[in-house]
Amino acid sequence: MKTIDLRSDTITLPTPEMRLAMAEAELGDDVYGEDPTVNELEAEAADVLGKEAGLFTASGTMGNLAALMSHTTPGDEVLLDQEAHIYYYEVGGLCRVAGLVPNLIAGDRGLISAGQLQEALRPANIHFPRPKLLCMENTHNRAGGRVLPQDAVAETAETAREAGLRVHLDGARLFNAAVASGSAAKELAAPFDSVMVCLSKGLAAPMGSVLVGSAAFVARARKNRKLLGGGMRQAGVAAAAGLWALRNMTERLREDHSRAQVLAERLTAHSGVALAQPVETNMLYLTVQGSAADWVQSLQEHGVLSNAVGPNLLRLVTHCQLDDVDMERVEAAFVQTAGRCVSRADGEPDQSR
Ligand code: TLP
Repeated sequence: MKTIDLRSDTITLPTPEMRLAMAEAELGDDVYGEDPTVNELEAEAADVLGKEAGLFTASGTMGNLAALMSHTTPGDEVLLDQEAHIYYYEVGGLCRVAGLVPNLIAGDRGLISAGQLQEALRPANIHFPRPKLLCMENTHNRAGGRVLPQDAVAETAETAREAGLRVHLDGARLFNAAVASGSAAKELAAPFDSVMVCLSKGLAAPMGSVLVGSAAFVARARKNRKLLGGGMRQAGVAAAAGLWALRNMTERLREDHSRAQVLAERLTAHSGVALAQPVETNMLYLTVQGSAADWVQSLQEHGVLSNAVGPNLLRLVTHCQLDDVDMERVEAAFVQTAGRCVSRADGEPDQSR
């Protein structure tokens, strides 16, 4: 029986067309700037996002880190939402590698308002690190795959710029935000000096991200990528899949979003499960009755993989390797699991085993 893997859209495998593109890719040494496929991907991603230049990185984490390093000097302050992936899930690279001081802001479901930013920015003083960079995230992972409201994003970015800060976007799932909001990715990227987008999530490329910005910024980021060990030589073999993904996989993200809606309706119709966040794109954050770890284990026994992201919090992510029949099996697994885990949480003996 097929295992239904809802842990992340990162588990997606390259399509046969991507594999073919990889096999046929023209290659060269990218550290010399001589891989034509990497160059094509970088130029095309920059164009799609309305920036001057692009840089292919091994991962989203590397793209974000290279961006942080290229906008700042060690000892500077970076302002970001307290639930930001860059802070929460990137192994502390912002402190450990980039040498930055994080100033965490309790955004409203991932959104830092202009007022909050103003409050967080301290006046110049001999005691304080220099505030240099604001980071935002769209869609916002820990806010449930939320699409940030663009007017508010633009206002906050403008406030940052007036205060002399640069502004970076972790757009790992920016194309999800674009299809969900009906805006072009370029419009969503416009308020930012730099944007990182992932090719290896819903777009299903096997690896890689692209960091875009001004030509001068990308030149600095290219050097920082080298420092991080990200000079990947004949990287066109991976970039070819990313290029195909960028051209062919963005529009179909709608299907993932509608399957997430279907799951939200079906799963919350049963006891023991409630939405922790509204579902806007391809993520579901569910509050479960009982221990999330127990739910993960029981769902797994029914062939469904999920992630516990809090004591009572489950995350499910839809992607291109799921179909409608899978959604029915997920619902059945939840019904079985609720029977077991909810009675256990209520202190009743578990009779389902
Ligand atoms: N997110 C992964 C895990 O790291 C949690 C996931 O399964 O969602 N920014 C955002 C908003 C992300 O969600 C991720 C990956 C990254 C950056 C990092 O990308 P990679 O995994 O390519 O380093």
